[in-house]
Amino acid sequence: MDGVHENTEEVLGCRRKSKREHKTAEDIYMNHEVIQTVQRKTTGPAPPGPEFVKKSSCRAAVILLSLLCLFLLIGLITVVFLFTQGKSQWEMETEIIHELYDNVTSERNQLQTSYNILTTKQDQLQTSYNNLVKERDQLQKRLEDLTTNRDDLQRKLQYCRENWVVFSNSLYQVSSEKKSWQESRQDCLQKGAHLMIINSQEEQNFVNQFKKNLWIGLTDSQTEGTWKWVDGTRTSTSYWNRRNGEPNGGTQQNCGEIDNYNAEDSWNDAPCSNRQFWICEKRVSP
Ligand SMILES: [Ca+2]
Ligand SMILES: [Ca+2]
Ligand SMILES: [Ca+2]
Repeated sequence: MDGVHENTEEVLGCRRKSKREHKTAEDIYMNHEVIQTVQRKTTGPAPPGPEFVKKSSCRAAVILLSLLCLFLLIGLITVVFLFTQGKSQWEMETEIIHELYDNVTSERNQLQTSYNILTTKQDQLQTSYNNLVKERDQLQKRLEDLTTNRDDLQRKLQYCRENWVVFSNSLYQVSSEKKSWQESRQDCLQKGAHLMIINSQEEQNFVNQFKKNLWIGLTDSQTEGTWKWVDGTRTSTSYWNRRNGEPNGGTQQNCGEIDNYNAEDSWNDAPCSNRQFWICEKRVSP
């Protein structure tokens, strides 16, 4: 078998040589001899035949080998071409993928930058919003204060129009007409006030300045001799005109009035049905 391989290599060498140096008739004959030798060694002595058959067989073998070599070469070229093309395509795809990756990375960075800018703007807007809310609350508070002041001024203006006079922590209104004590009391109640209650020396001096006989919120109609203010409290300090013996009316005089206004002690008890001026008092602060 070693002989066969050697001869086969010789045959292939013959083919390569003939391809490189252009086949010659001598080469063909030499190869034919080699083939015959191979055939003799492998199959024994060739049967005798005409020379024409030998030449044809050799030529067919050479052609067959040449075709095989050609097919192998074409196959090799095809494989190399396909490999080269596949590699180029792979490299191109790789390059495209890298390029896409770079683009995506760049877009991601741009988006990150935009996100950071938007976050900053959002924080600025949030801060502006908070400041605006704070300013709105301050303006709301200021509006409420102004509204309160306006209402106070309007109320004071109304008091001025109705001839209320401010003294200490109260407003006072002296009537322009005369009524009984009970009617006078009712008038004050309708104005959210009451007949004047004298709580201090200053208030006593103040009411005397009007120089008028005025009903005040003093009565002993409930219990004769027990003088009370219209709020139910008893008199702690009194300013009866003791010089004239006031109070001196008994059950006929159960309502108090300012009478002797030129003196500090100006109180007098009088019949409640008497018609005269009166003075209302309204507290404006505790
Ligand atoms: Ca008072
Ligand atoms: Ca009385
Ligand atoms: Ca009297």
